[in-house]
Amino acid sequence: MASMMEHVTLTAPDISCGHCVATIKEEVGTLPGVANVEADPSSKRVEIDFDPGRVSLAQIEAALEEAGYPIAK
Ligand SMILES: [Cu+2]
Repeated sequence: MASMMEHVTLTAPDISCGHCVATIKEEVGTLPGVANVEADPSSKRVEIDFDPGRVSLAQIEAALEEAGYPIAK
């Protein structure tokens, strides 16, 4: 059964290098319901594919903040 995936683009201004990208992929990518995480140090963008039935955007934002990369609103 296919579940509906949602895609979100967030901006985390503190992403500065590949190490940050690896940390974000590790911290957010291990949340249940998160299918894919990409981050880009030059644009500061984080692209996330997730299943909203299993994880909320608020939980994803909290995980990013906990990892040290708070989202710019
Ligand atoms: Cu870094």
